[in-house]
Amino acid sequence: MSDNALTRRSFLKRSAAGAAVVAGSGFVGFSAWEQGQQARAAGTKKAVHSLCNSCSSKCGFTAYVGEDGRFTEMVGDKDHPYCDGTLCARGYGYASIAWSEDRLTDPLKKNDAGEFEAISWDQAYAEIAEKVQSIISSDGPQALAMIQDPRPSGSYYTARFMNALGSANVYTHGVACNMSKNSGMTQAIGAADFTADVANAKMVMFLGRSYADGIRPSSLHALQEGHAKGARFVMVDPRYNNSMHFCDEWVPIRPGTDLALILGMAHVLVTQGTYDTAYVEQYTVGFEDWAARLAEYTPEWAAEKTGIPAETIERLANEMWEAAPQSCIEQGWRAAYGCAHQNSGETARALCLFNTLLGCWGLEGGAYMPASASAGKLSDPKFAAPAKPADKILGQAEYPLSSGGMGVSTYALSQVPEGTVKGVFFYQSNCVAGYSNPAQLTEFLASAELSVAIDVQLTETCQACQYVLPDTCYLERLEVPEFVGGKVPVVSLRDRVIEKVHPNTKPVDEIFAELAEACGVGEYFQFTVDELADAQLQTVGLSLDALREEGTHVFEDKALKYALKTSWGTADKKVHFTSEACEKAGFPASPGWLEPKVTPGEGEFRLIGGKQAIHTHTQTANIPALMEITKKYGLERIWMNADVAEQMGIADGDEVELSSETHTGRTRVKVTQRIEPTSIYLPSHYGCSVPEQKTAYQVGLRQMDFVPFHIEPGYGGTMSQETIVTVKKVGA
Ligand SMILES: Nc1nc2c(c(=O)[nH]1)N[C@H]1C(S)=C(S)[C@@H](COP(=O)(O)OP(=O)(O)OC[C@H]3O[C@@H](n4cnc5c(=O)[nH]c(N)nc54)[C@H](O)[C@@H]3O)O[C@H]1N2
Ligand SMILES: Nc1nc2c(c(=O)[nH]1)N[C@H]1C(S)=C(S)[C@@H](COP(=O)(O)OP(=O)(O)OC[C@H]3O[C@@H](n4cnc5c(=O)[nH]c(N)nc54)[C@H](O)[C@@H]3O)O[C@H]1N2
Ligand code: SF4
Ligand SMILES: [Mo]
Repeated sequence: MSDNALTRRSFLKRSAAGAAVVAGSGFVGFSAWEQGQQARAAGTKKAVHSLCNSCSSKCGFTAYVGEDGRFTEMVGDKDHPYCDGTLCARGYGYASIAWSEDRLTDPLKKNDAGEFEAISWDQAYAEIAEKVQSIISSDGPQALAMIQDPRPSGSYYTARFMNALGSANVYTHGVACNMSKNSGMTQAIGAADFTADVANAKMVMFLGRSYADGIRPSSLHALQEGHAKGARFVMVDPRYNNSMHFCDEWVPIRPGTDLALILGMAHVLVTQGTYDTAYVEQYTVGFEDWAARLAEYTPEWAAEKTGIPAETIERLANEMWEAAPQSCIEQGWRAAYGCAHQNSGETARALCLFNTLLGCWGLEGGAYMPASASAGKLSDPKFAAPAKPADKILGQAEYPLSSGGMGVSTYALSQVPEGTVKGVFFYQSNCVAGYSNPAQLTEFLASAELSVAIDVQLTETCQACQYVLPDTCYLERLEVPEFVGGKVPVVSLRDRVIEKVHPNTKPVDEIFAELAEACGVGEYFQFTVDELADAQLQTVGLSLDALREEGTHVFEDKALKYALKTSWGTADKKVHFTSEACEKAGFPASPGWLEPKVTPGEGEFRLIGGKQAIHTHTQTANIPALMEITKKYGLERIWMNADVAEQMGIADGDEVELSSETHTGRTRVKVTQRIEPTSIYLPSHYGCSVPEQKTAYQVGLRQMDFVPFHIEPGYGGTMSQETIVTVKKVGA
């Protein structure tokens, strides 16, 4: 196997490299770790429970802290549904952010020369509040928008702050992650997601979802378990990704054509009559419409679109049916149809309908809805929520199928030059580098009356804002409890593991409570985060002290029970082969083929992205221990198909120029048979343009620079892979 595959040995080596930085002030070797272990055994170390913040999985862990306030060990919680006892390399490596020399330490304000100057918190609050109030009085609260990455306290405090001001415009990073997928699924099954029971399945097909690259430890464990039990795993991906270690067949596909594959496979099952007719009759509506539409989507037709041979499409459909109901197409997350193409929402809708043909819903080895738990209503009036804003989130009318819970943040930003939006806040979000074309987003923001970024390091988003406020890092603060669904739901806690490293940073709860006070809505924040966490936990029979001891609390009584799922979240509780909302938004009643927005011609490629196991989005590239791994293995290189490279006279390691309609950049190329010929893969964690991030600055290229600003019609996704690139050898 090839050069860059993560073998088990190399992965463990990498994890260890990450783990070593946790000690804080630099690198500690094995002996320090061993001393730490001894101290833990002797009971002189305090166990503090917390949650990782290196990606949205927020895995639970216990840190063992010595009397000097430092810690050398983090152990993943066995009971946490995402972590399953193991943190990934990023989880260890990212802990060093606390001591990063590039941390933000003071509030900053951009001066007339465009440079940041440190100011006091009082000045920052006063000036921001004055602008907030002036925007509200001239244009109303809907002229304010908040973009945040959903983490426990972040979600709570940002939404409460905006609602207190009267604005409904609270956005997540959804447009650049799973907006289209969640929205498409909602149209079919009335739920934004489901979980393939990978550990118990007979067969699972993955459409561009790699558990060994886009890591959530428990998913990777399920893949290993299913593989060991003899399940058949099929990986449909333009790339031979690292999950192939546990998969049986690689089916290379032209990116953006997964919808054609699903339609072709559905055609096979429906024309043969090999599908769960009883389930379809009893628990669905609109099947006849889809069956009629499928007639034209023969395997031969799908082969033309996808590049997958017709016999393979037919065989895969039949294998899925033979394994049913212990089979399904896995739910995916981002790459293929989370937000990538013009047909992403429709792909997600069709995927749910294909699984419906298999009759796998709710069954062991099929596809289930995770069990969940949540905090109850708080009785103490000091926690009473502000009134619900009168308006809907901006962008919902324009993108009617988009999930309102995520919101089309890029549309909101496009409304800044229009004057509809005048003030924008970012909390824990590097929107400018990652949600759409960075140059365009920067230009939108330039005309804002107010722009504020709250982060731990100076980012592209901070650079585009007038004010930057320094948050504490995750190891330095308590947050509201995090309820997590799974086969057994839990509640878990992010607690303070270490003292603040920089005294003038403030935790998110304090920042928003104080900002609210300055803006005249302080009455909604008359409690501490400790009080709030305790009150929420009391509603489920726990307390803050008890959860501090326990770390992750398991709700055994709420555990998932496998049973055929017969009632859905749609208005009539049925699976919908047809959707009125989709029809109203200009799509066919049941999903049919929809071309991607662009298709590469001769000498052109589609630029695809994808995660690497050791980095998260844009936030870990500045972690020295993780970037060291990138450099050692040349992980920032773009991938190009070996046959195509040979024809073009490009050799492995050559420097090339990559160009799209929006951007040109230079990087090195990895020539490999692990990618199909119409794609160029650009790993998505690089190309930082902020000199203050000394480790990350200018390493590799940034995917979103090559993507024009556009939004998926109806669904609101950012269409992160709707771009054509060309490649030229430098000097040729
Ligand atoms: N290491 C790491 N793990 C992470 C994250 C991270 O940043 N780093 N982030 C977390 C988050 S927020 C997310 S959303 C998930 C993302 O998890 P995934 O969605 O699995 O992430 P990707 O690596 O973007 O994509 C997976 C594969 O899809 C392939 N692909 C690209 N385009 C297409 C296509 O059109 N069709 C098909 N069939 N395949 C395609 C890519 O080649 C890639 O191998 O990962 C989570 N875990
Ligand atoms: N270029 C590129 N774009 C992407 C992706 C990618 O891999 N590459 N991935 C896509 C996906 S799947 C997703 S989910 C989104 C993710 O988009 P985001 O959620 O915006 O994720 P990041 O780009 O990692 O940016 C997170 C920001 O939070 C900051 N941060 C970290 N810890 C804290 C903290 O404790 N407090 C505060 N206030 N800030 C903190 C980091 O410094 C960073 O600036 O991006 C999407 N867009
Ligand atoms: S998957 Fe890794 S980075 Fe993400 S929360 Fe878990 S340990 Fe942290
Ligand atoms: Mo994501």
